[in-house]
Amino acid sequence: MKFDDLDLKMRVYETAQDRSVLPEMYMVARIDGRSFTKLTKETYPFEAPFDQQFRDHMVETVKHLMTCGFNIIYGYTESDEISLLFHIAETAFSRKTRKYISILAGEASAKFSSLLGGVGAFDCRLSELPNQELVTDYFRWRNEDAHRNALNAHCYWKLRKDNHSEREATNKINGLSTSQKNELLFQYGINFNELPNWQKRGIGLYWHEVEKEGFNPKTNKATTVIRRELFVNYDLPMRDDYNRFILSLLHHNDNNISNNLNTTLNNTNTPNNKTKT
Ligand SMILES: Nc1nc2c(ncn2[C@@H]2O[C@H](COP(=O)(O)OP(=O)(O)O)[C@@H](O)[C@H]2O)c(=O)[nH]1
Ligand SMILES: [Mg+2]
Repeated sequence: MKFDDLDLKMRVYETAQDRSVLPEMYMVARIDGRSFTKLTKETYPFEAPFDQQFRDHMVETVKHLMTCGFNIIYGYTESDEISLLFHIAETAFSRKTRKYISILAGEASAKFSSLLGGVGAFDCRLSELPNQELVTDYFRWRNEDAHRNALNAHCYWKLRKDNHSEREATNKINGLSTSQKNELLFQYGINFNELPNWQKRGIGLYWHEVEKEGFNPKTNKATTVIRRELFVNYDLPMRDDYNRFILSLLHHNDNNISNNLNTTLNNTNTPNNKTKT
C-alpha cells in the first residue's frame, strides 16, 4: 500500500473521536498532581501542611503553563492543583480537547519535575462553561476548597504533632464544626485568621501591562514600550469579592472579543484532516 493511502486509512482511527469546544464557551483546565499525598509525605519530605518551596514550584509551573503557547487570562493554584482560564476567543489547535488536556498535563509534569529534580506527574481535565457566572462560580469553588483544606490541614498536623495517630486525627477533625476547628487551633496558639492568605485562598496569576524603557535604533532615542508581565497575587480577595475580581478579569479581556471571535469561528470550522495534529 502506498504511504499516502496507508496514512489516510490509519489516521481516521486516531481522529474519529476528536471533539472541539464550541465557540463562545469558556474553557477552564484543572491540572492536578498525581498521587501527591505520597510524593509530598514519603518521596520528598515537604513541610506539612504548607511548604514554601512546594508552593514556589507550583507558582513556577503556573507561569510556565501561561506562557507555553495558549492564551490564558488567569491562572490559579492551591494545594497540588492549578486552574487555567482561557481567553474566550482562544483558537489554538482548533479547540480540540485532546490537545489541551494532553499538552497541559505534559507541560506541567515536565516543568514541575525539572524543578523537583525527580518525577512529579499531573493529570488534566477541561470544563466547558457557557457563561461568565459559571466561570466565577468555578473559581469561587476552588477558592472555598482552598479555605476548607487549609483549616483541615492545620488542624490535622497540629494533632499529629501532638501524638495523635493518623486515624485519631482524621476522626477527631471529621466530628468538628468549622468554629470548633478554629477553636482547636486557638488552643494550640494559632489564630486561623492570621495565617498567610495564600494558604487560605490560593494564589492567582494574571497579566499586567507595564511601561518599560526601550531604545529605538532608527531614531537613536530612548522610548517607552508597553509590555505584558505576569503578576502573582498572594493576597487574593475572598467570598463575593473574589467573584467580582474574576468578573473584572473577564470584562478586562472582553475588549478584544468581538474581533477575535470571527477568527475562532473560522478556525474551528476549518477541516484539517490532512495536517499533522
Ligand atoms: N507536605 C505538603 N503536602 C502538600 C502541600 N500542598 C499540597 N500537599 C498535599 O498534596 C495532596 C493533594 O491532594 P489530592 O490531590 O487529593 O491527593 P493525591 O490524589 O494524592 O494527589 C494532599 O495530600 C496535600 O496534603 C504542601 O505544601 N506540603
Ligand atoms: Mg492530587
